[in-house]
Amino acid sequence: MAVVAVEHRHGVAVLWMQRAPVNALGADLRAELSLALSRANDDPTVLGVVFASALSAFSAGADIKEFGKPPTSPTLRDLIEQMDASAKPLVAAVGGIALGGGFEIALACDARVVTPAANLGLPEVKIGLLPGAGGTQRLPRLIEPAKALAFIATGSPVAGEVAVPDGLADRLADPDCLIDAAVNEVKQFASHPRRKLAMAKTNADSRSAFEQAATTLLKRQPDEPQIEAIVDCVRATYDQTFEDGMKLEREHFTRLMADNRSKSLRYAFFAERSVGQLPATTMAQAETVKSVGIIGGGTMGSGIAMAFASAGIPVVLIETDPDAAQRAVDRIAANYTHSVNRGSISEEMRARNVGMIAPAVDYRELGNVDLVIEAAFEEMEIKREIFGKLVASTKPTAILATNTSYLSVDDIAAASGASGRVIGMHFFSPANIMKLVEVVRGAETSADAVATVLKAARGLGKVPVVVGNCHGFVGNRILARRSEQVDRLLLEGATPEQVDLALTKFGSKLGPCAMGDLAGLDISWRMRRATGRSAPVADALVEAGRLGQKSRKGYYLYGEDGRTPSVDPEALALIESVSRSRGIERRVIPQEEIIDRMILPMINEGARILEEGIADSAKDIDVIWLHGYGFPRWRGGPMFYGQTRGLFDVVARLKALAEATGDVSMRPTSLLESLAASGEAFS
Ligand code: T1G
Repeated sequence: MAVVAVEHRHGVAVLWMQRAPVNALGADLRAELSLALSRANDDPTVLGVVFASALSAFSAGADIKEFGKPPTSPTLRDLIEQMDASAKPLVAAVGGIALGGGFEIALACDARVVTPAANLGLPEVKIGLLPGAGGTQRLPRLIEPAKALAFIATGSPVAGEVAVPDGLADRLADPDCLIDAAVNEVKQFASHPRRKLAMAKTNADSRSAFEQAATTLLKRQPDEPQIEAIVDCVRATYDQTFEDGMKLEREHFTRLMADNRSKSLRYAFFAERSVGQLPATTMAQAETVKSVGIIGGGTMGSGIAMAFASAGIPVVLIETDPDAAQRAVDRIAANYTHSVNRGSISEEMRARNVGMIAPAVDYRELGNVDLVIEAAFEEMEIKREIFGKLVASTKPTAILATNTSYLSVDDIAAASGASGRVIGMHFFSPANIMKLVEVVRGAETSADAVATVLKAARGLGKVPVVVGNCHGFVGNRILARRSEQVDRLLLEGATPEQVDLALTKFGSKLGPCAMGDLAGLDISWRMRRATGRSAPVADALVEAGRLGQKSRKGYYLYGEDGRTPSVDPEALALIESVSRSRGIERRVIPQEEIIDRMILPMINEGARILEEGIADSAKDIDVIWLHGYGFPRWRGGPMFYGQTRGLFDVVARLKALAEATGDVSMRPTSLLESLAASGEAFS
């Protein structure tokens, strides 16, 4: 037995699961648990069985790496049916996370003994599924179905100390006596028959509470097949037998598993864990960042300072003068106060975090920091001037990072005199919240610098993705292609509302016009001016003083609160006048064309980025768009969406659109053409 160790303790067989790293219930673990359970039942000296873990996790559930492959016996269901058939009592001893099938194993036991640090959850909904090993049938028979519905539909775990009063677990034990407590629990059952699943509650109050919860849930999350399936299965615990309910659960599970939505969510789960990985030998060279210096206390600099301070890393925050530096710290302190008021951090934590940030003006204050992050104004000359001073002010091992969102890291590095230490760390606003960091590798950036920055970003709980140096790197470069199409669509006849509706129908929370108004139309306008590019409609709006929410009008008109958008006839008239001035006869553009002209050029640009080696893989691009730009997670990312739709169809549609609109930028790249022709996917 490699992944299960059996210990006999006071006549009870303790099955210690030990399948690194999280006891995912893969074929080997299932087989060994089944064998051990069978042996325990055959052994007359054994009173009962305890399921325990030798790892910090109890079990992370089914091995999602096995999904989509032919099932191997015993399946998780086979194992749980074997548990149901056990003549001897079974108790789960949970000292860590017990998620999905891991919690379903515990639910199939007669009792659950947990430590305060245990974490019980059914997160299948987050990967487009529902519990598929009896969770939808056992939990509603253990606690109120309305509560079980909420628990399964949110997928959020509960800690052991909450699970006991909530009825999900039976007993709380200290970690060092968890197993003995579980062994004693087994002995309680030895003298009377095992607890069989009671029929569901049948009283009217319970049912009406459930139906009310179901109605609210379906209204809040419409058109989500996994939510509908969960409601259907939990409702079955009122009307159907356990066996029939299990059949219904299995049908829903099998259907959802094959659905592209779940495939995309599972892809996203693994993609975000696999990005930013360098060879172990390189990662071994990573230094630990114990203190940082941040140049610039504006929105980005303050957000980055908060990200480090919240992780317990001291920050020297440099501004141009003492008042500006103090104002930046005061703004940060106010942000932390909001967090305290929201209950997300304690007052002590607020005080600790604010105390981590030292305002300064003199670059010599950077003498001991391990990492400097420049977050000054997006002007190349300003950045070059700053990097010209950093080498003299910092220790020779300090890494010098720029937070630029699109300027050349190589040009900035050239001003430093130490290009090997210069790297890009492109955070996304608000930097203390958004997980994505584009780690921009300059031509001369050292491997140690990349490894150290990846380690530091992970330490902040960020999702770092390594990208190459080019205008806009990966995320903003792809965003630029979509923005160009938005402007063309508006010129040719679409309205801001139609464009935004198309993208929200595609699954994004916010359309590009509303997003532009939120961010400020003048920001991208300045960027276009700096790089000699134009966007006729967006330029005209800015030049007419329509900057977005900040000026109460942009693509839309904003009410008193400055945030509620409404269609503005003046904006539509302005857009129509721009079309007329360019001799464009406006037309009604079908929603499907609007969606394709925004999304397919993103896939095309992603393919160009792969051809140029700016991104190492399609999943890097997808993770950037999932975590930096709100691409709908249930589509996996732009590249995975293209793959799911079919690259042959993507290429054909791009060709047709290029032909119909005369826009040569729509022509598919050679990589897309070759993948479509060969039927291969992005590697
Ligand atoms: N299957 C396979 N591998 C898994 C896994 C899983 N369920 N969970 C984690 N891993 C791997 C992960 O890929 C990484 O691998 C390593 O473990 C550490 O993970 C029938 C159908 C458990 C909270 O949804 O939420 O049961 O990169 O980096 O931050 O009803 O992983 O090292 O090679 O995330 O400490 C339901 C998913 C499955 C839990 C740990 N279970 N996992 O977080 O480490 S469906 C889940 C997580 C199911 C049943 C249904 C987290 C974690 P590598 P990590 P972490």
